[in-house]
Amino acid sequence: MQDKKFYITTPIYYVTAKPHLGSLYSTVLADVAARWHKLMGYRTFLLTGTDEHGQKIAQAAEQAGMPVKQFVDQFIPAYKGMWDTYEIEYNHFIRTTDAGHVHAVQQWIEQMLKQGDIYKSFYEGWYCVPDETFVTVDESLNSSSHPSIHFADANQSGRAELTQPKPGDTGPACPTCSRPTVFVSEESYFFRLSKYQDALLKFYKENPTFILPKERAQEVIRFVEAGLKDLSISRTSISWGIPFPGDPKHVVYVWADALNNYLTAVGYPDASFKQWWPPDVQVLGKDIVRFHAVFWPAFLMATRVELPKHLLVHGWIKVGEHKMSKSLGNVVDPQLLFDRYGAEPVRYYLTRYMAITHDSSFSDADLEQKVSTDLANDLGNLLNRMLVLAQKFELSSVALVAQWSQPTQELQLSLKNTIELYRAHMREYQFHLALGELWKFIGHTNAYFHGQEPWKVAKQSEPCTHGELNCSAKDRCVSPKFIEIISATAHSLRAAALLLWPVLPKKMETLLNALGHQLNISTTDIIDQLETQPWNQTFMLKSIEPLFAKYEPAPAENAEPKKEVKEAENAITIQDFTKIELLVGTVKACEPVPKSDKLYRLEVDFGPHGKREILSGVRKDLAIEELLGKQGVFVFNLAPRPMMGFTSHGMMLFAKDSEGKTKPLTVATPVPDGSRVS
Ligand code: ME8
Repeated sequence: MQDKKFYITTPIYYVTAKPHLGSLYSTVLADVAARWHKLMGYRTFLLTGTDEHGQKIAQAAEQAGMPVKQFVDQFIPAYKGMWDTYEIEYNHFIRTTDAGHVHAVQQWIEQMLKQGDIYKSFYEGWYCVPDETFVTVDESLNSSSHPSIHFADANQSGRAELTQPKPGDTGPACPTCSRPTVFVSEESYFFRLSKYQDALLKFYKENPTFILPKERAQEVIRFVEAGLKDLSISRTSISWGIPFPGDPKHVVYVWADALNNYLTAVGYPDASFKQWWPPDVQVLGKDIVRFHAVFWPAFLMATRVELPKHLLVHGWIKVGEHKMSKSLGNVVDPQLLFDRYGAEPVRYYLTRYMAITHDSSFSDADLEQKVSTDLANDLGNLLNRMLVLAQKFELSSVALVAQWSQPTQELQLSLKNTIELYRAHMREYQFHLALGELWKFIGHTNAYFHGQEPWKVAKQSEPCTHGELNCSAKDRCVSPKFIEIISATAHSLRAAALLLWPVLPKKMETLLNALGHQLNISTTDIIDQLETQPWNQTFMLKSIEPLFAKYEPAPAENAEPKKEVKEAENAITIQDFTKIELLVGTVKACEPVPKSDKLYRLEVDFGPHGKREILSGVRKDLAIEELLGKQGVFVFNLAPRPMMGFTSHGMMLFAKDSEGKTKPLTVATPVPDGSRVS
């Protein structure tokens, strides 16, 4: 019998801060895929974790003035807590500082050295620390929206422009994140990537669905066809990394360490790793596709183990026009979203509306609108209307229906087609398309329920549905037609709940319970049963609270002011107001002004408007940490004011909370620095 195992991974996240909506997105997608396979009777293994070595983390710890291990440790509860909050059923959380991983990576390096896949040479070139990536001058000049990776020239045939700078000099902008690269010139171990060029191209050809969506494969293939150079996989200028076996000057390059987590987390080099190997799907963002589609398969070829079956590469979540990222400082905090909407509406919105195939903008307003329409109206209301109507006519136990009318048979056929399409999209991990199909069916069920007008046919009590000649409940008896409509709607809702369970697990379990059903995950393929079995279910209906909240759209700009609002005595006109330029900025530095017990000197980043020195008299009220790194609202066009030997070029805004404590005026969700408040 075919082993129904499903091994899925998320990227392991750099721990320079708490998780954000981007990291949650990849993790939710992996959870949805794993749960979908659970429904189909698979044993599943979902791996996630954190990437804790490398220059970027070491620098962040240094900036925070903390020992690196202590620095990374502090974020782990936030990651694990967030995954629990969002109902992520992960099987293992790997940290690359785990002793088992460190040891396994060292064994892997030793094996590569022994078989000649790793050798020692010298590396010179530009390095992007935030992306932990080697970048060529050509790439930075021809920068596109996609990242490019530099492969060191093992023969040291570097061009003139690469040899002029000194180590540590800053250089051309990184093509991915646009920040300056630094020059690196050091002895290095190299992985013989060039040796695997042909094998990689053959593999892509023979496995056209290795990279999903398939459209993303072309870029990778072109890149490999252009020629691969050997890859530097050790560093001597940093010390925060896995010690290179047998050469203590070197630490393992962070990507050679990190990629191997997918092997070491399931037990490699112990043979037990084979019970899960290979990964069935690896979820990642397009920013790291080449690491996973080029280096990683080459490493695995050298390791002589099977390659992953699919890489699921998704686009970016953007805020406005920019990719949301820790380093750009515009991340959305999933905790705030949870507090406002709960976990499952956010899971739904991410899965359905942040389409895998392209970049998508995230906005609270859109989330509220989609949750209200799809979840509260289309699905939640349908359930409630059915339950309320059944209750009104005292129908709680819905018996088997022997014969279905034509409209119900059409609904059944529509479900069959939906399941087929849903399955096909899920097979390719196109969750948004699968959900789109399901919503067509939910629409069909709504139309059916409405069109059948069950409230009109409920009281036709001939013949008695209890089948008794002198039925004591006769005056309350409902018609067979009514039972059919309720049963058909309940069958449809049950099917929707099962199909949706991977995305909205708790809500869909509540929905099933309201129908008198429950979900039992086992080795049975529930989806197969759903598709093949006739509608032969009975239901025990229970009224429940509405499953989903509805959100009112924000009032239109020119809406009438509410009557109870008092006119301000010294009202100003809108023209007066627009004279004040209010901008959002991030406090990049905050220090006390010498000889003043009131003032802080802030350095504030206004994005495209540059950085400014701003003085603020809140030293007695707020600690430095309460301002540092925070986005606040500033009066940007205040005339410069000299104060205590400095000049303030603006004013930060504050308000007092209910306890009278001063708090900076912040934005609910991060926005790009320099955004205008209007
Ligand atoms: O790259 N939209 O870690 P990382 C969508 N440690 N997804 C996003 C996103 C956004 N705006 N921002 C982040 C690393 N992600 C390495 C990975 S794996 C062996 C090592 C998601 O913390 C997306 O999956 O920068 C992206 O690839 C990943 O987080 C990058 O996380």
